[in-house]
Amino acid sequence: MKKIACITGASSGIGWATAKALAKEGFNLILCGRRKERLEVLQAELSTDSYLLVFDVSDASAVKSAFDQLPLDWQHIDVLINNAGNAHGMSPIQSGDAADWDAMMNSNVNGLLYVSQAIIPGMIARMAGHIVNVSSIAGKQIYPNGNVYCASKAAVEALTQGMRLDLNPYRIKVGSVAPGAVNTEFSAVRFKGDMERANAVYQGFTPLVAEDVAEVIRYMVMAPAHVNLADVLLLPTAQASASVVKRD
Ligand code: 8X3
Repeated sequence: MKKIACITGASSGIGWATAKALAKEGFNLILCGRRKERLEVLQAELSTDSYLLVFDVSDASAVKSAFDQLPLDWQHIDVLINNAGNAHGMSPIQSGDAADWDAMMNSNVNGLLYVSQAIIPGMIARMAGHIVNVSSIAGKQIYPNGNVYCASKAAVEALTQGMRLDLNPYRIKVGSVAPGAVNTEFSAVRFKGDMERANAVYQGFTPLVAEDVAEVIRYMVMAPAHVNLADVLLLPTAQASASVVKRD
């Protein structure tokens, strides 16, 4: 029987590239996202079977009903990639927008919890499973104006450790990958479509691309059963820290 991986935020960027990478390893895939049409495009490009779940991770009841209606054949989830999340705005704390704060905490933290809660009981029952949380360098180093986004990713780092502790008795692997600058839709979303500001983030150096992160996730997932890549920091060579990048 083919293994099943569930990927949140699969409709773009790191999630999309991870779906491609895990399909090449023979995984059948549960592709989760808000944008059905994009998931259908991805589904058509994959060489393995996939099942689409369209929901917003920050909507607890939508997450629950999506996983409740999963057909029996798809309920044996071996691997969960908690990738969904975004940054909204980048302002000093005193001028932050509460709606942006809510959006980040709701998707990056609560969404990860809701999806994990739906999948963990099956892993516990089978005494097997692997959860990879997509964190960020922002979860390890706080940078000016990053405040709430950094806090949300620091929570992902803390939850990764907490999950690893709590799920250790059930032989469930838990790890995280924390990328630095990755050229995806991330900055366009953060800066609400201001492409001049978004493009400037990646100018003058070679940033990571989604496929670089997907390749590391693939490696984490494919590691031998006794090996857990627990805490991976992945940076472009030009980036030394959250706020130090060598630009030409
Ligand atoms: C994305 C990386 O440095 O923009 O999580 O926070 S950063």
